Amino acid sequence: MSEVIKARSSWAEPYKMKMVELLKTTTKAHRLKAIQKAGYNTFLLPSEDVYIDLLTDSGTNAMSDRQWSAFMLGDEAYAGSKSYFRLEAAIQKFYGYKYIIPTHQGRGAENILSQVMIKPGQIIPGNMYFTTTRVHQELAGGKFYDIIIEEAHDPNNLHPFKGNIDIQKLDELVKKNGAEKIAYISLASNVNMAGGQPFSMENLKQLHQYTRKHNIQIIHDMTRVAENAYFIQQREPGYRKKSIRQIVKEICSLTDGATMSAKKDALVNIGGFMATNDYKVYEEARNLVVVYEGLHTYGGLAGRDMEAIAVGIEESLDDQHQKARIGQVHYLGNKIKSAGIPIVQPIGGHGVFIDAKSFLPHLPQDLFPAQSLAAELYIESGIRTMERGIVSAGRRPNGENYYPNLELVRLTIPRRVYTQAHMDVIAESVSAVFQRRSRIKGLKMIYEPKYLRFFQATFEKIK
Ligand code: P71
Repeated sequence: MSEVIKARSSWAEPYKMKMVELLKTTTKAHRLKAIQKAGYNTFLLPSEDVYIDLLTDSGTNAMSDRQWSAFMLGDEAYAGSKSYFRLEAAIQKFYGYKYIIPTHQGRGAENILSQVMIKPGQIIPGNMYFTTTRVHQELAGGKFYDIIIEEAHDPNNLHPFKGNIDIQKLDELVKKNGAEKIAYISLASNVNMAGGQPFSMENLKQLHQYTRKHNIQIIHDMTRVAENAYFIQQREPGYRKKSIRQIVKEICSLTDGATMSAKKDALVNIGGFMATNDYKVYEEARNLVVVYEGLHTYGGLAGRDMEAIAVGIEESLDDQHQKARIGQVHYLGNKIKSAGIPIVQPIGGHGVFIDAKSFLPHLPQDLFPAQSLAAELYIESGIRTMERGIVSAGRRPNGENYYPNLELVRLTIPRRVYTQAHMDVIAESVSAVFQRRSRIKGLKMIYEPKYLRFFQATFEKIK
């Protein structure tokens, strides 16, 4: 870093723009019709009708010129592609896992890993559920147990590491069921459903120690590991002088395997992988991947995709990149918070999560406050967000609704895509809806699909 940059307190994106995509604005009348047609589900809106798209940070990132040129080097051989070996080398170098299997995206890796590592009737304790992760655990005959610290369920609690595992809760599960009943620990970095909240290295070290004693593997959902590493660098004693690269490597070294959606941290539009240090797990997974994804040297990806992931992994570990990425999210979060709007605190890594229960205190959870708020934000200004509450939580295997404590609307920020001025417009739009919040009446679900209902469910406005 140059001396000039070091001395300044202001900071800027460590890149400039070489190509842009034009945005389209729409009228309120158009949006009212569009959201009604979409059954008040932002997943069902055509992107053409969206102005600023904060649905997800998944696959929506801007690739660098280095990634685009790597595309041209993609080796599209069916077997033994050079691009596979480049991806393998990047994962071994930056993350340190021994064996890797590419997959088309994160859930492809979750499917294979769950089938290989879970025996029917086994338990998978983890730091808060993720939708696709849990569904694959359940389809493999397992049962997920949430063992995240209690603070994570409270949007106002300021704990700096709300992604931490409660080792006491884990110990109780192990004592009650026996360690053999635990398939593995499902440990996510920068926990998505908690609001993009990190675990601390201290907590991971304790978990590591505990699992060595009981012979239990830790499987790391490393989808946002670099963002977690940034928080460790900023908040944890002893890590201020360590680089994100070093911290990420240390996190991975304390776990036994991983699943990854490369569509987030790794700055690509599609791709993922599974990794393990256990040859037996690798051998079985390598066999299973040919059933679901493709040969184990491409796993559903084009050679060019594997090239772009390899470059994206390296770019994601740059300290300046993370400072600007998370800095942008925090800029937006602080603006929304200072307008008096309730959000999950501390502000997380990949988005700002509005607490819909406090935003719409007059709506019971059965009237879908977060789903309603996401629809209203779209109507207000064409901004598309995502419900992360009772609709996302779905039903237990016995059919009962889960009633999650957190009823959130996620304003997810794609990486390297929007500017600070866009953040200002977003904050202003959220404030406009906040002014008229008492007139929002809630929704009724009229269609509910069996799996991951939030993607395709439709709703009607309550009159
Ligand atoms: C996100 C997504 C994409 C998504 C998935 C499900 C519902 C809505 C949106 C995907 C993740 C993730 C974590 C921690 C695994 C996956 C699956 N997140 N773990 O946040 O966040 O990866 O999408 O590549 O299959 O919008 P995949």
